[in-house]
Amino acid sequence: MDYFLTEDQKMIKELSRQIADEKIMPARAELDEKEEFPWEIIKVLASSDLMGLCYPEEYGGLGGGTFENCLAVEEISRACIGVSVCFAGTGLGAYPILLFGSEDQKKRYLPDIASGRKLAAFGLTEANAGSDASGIQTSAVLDGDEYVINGTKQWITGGGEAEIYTVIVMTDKSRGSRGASALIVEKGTPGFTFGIKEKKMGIRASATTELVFSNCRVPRDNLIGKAGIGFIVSMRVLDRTRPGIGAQAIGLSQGALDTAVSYARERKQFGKPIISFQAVQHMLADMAIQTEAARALVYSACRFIDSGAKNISKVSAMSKVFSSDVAMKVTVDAVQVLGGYGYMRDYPVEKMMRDAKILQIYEGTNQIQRNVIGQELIKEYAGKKDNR
Ligand code: COS
Repeated sequence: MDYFLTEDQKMIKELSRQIADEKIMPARAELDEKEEFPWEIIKVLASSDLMGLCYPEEYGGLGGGTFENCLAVEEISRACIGVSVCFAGTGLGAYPILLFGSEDQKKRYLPDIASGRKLAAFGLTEANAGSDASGIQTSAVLDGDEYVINGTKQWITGGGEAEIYTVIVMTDKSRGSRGASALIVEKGTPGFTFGIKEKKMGIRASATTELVFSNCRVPRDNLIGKAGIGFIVSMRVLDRTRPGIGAQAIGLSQGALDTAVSYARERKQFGKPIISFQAVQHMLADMAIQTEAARALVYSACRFIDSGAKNISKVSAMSKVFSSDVAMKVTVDAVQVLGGYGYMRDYPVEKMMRDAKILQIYEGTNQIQRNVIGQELIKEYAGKKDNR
């Protein structure tokens, strides 16, 4: 399919693909096995300028948008979504500053993030506040010119490895979601430590930890935007980053399809390559249809967001939910095509199937995405003429 990419977009895709083929594919099994953060690969992505794709040139970025970033995420994910979440997670951490930060905060933090010298991470989730994001308990109390933070964030992507954290805290519990605020906390700030590194089913190259705040003091200047907008910051950021999960999903699906087709061409049973059997062809055909449909939706959502459209929640959620459901199905089917070999760690589809599951969970479960879409439909159809 030709998506009529610009020359720059084609270049981003090709460069990312080359790094994925040469650096990530040979390393992915070991990174997964050892649960090792892929610093060497991050350095290659940084020296190729890919870490700065979605930041304005004035802050050291390449001036691209959601689409350019997603093209890179897709290609990296074809090889390994454990690595691609390390790449994309820093964007999630940086977006609150990019969208809502002051000029001073942008100048202070974005050049280091865009160059890949420092990684960022986003801290929203807590033990008792996952889908119910406005139920967070971590508090920040103003004391003179400093906020004093107490509480624990859970399952934070990039935890321990990132230097810059954008953390959602409660500054006024009595106001519910309107009492949340977003603060920047740097690694090394006294009172800010990391909990245990989680042992995960998939995306094991990435680091997932707790962020523990115990009377951690940060300057009042680290407040992003103004007090009380932390929940809106989170929602707006997630609206822009969820297509990135879609991009991970289409890259992963493509990787699984590539492996399944190659295997089916080689593997002989009953004297013939198994790809000559219609039962196998139909599975591969469905995998290809679903992957292409997901790609078309993710690319359209990215272009819609980059057009400056305001009401992006619905398409963003659609691109995430559809592609991640596709990735789950396609990776399960890839294991099926490879049969017993697919179940073994010698082939990459076993890891792909384990990796796929998180796509239906993080950045908002697929049930939450359907809620978002449902709520948007209710708003859209309110007051419309009855067309039955
Ligand atoms: N953009 C701007 N504002 C938004 C918004 C969006 N996308 N979504 C909600 N808001 C606003 C609402 O308009 C409302 O504003 P008012 O207080 O002025 O009325 C406010 O935010 C609260 O919205 P709502 O009542 O819909 O919030 P809920 O507590 O019901 O939660 C969901 C809404 C479930 C959609 C939200 O909590 C969510 O996205 N949860 C999943 C979180 C997630 O993705 N976690 C993953 C971890 S982060 S990697």
